[in-house]
Amino acid sequence: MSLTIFFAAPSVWDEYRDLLPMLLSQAGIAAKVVTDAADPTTVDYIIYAPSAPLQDFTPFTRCKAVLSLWAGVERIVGNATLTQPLCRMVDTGLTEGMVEWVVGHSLRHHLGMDRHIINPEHSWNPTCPPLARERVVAMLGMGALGTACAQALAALNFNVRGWSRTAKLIDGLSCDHGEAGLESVLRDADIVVTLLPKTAETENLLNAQRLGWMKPGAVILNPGRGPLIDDDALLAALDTGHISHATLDVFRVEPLPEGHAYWRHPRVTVTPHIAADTRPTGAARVLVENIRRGEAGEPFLNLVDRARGY
Ligand code: NDP
Ligand code: OXD
Repeated sequence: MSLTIFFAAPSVWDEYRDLLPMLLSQAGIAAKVVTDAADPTTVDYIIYAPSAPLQDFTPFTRCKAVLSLWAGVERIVGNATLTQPLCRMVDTGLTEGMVEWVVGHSLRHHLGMDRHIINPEHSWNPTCPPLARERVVAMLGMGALGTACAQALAALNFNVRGWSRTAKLIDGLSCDHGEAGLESVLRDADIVVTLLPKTAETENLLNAQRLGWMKPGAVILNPGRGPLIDDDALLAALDTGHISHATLDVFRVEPLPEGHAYWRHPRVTVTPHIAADTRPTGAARVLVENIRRGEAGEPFLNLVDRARGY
């Protein structure tokens, strides 16, 4: 067996160039990993990231699967030339990073850390924050990342309410679905975390009406995707203080343009799409396992449902 694997993500190749061949060989898979597929009809697997210039998958007639280095696949899932199975990235490094970002930023707002970090008047205000058990966190999106974040917050005693497209039973966590579920969760929450994929259904999910359902003074954390939130509606809700703070990691346009209102809004924290990163050591193992499965005729891990869009 000798496979050709086309690594179509030039900007990250350096991190994988030695690792992938080593792990493939350890898995007993004889393979050539190339960054330039001179003859696309010889390619068995494509490893892809949104930075890849590749848009036309038609010439890759032998390709058995496209393996995304990213968890979010909105930039490839609708590509009509892609007829092969598409697998997204689910990896422990990505999940751990997201848990740390979400827990860290939740604790910042829960504990009111800014009051003490930025205190030029040296005011002595001994008001204690409530306990985590007295705070409700809404986790919009209870997939690989949302569930891990919800569990980590619940382990700190936060009162976590999950919301997803389909009904779920996750041990110890309350999970809602549907529009009525969304309204109930948003009305209850002190902190709302959006960990949904960008699809036609989730675009502008947090619009003016739904932001209006939120508790006065609630906080939003968005590490999902920029278009989940109607930016104008959010800015209006921040201006009135109805939403007391938004910590945003993802945006409609990235890098966030210099003149964007989010940069200068006193109630917004911008982080530059760093909530969670695909770490090569873990991610390469996931890629190799999927190649092994493809060769063994076993079902791929983390298959994207093209109709659902995630
Ligand atoms: P998953 O596919 O595992 O989970 C997606 C969740 O969203 C599921 O619970 C799903 O519901 C829910 N969902 C999807 N559509 C809807 C809808 N219309 N209404 C309600 N719920 C919906 O994804 P991950 O958890 O792995 O990742 C989530 C997103 O996080 C990614 O798509 C990406 O955009 C973002 N991300 C951001 C990173 C960053 O650094 N900022 C890093 C990695 C990912 P159900 O369970 O019912 O299917
Ligand atoms: C991803 C991301 O989707 O980094 O993996 O946003």
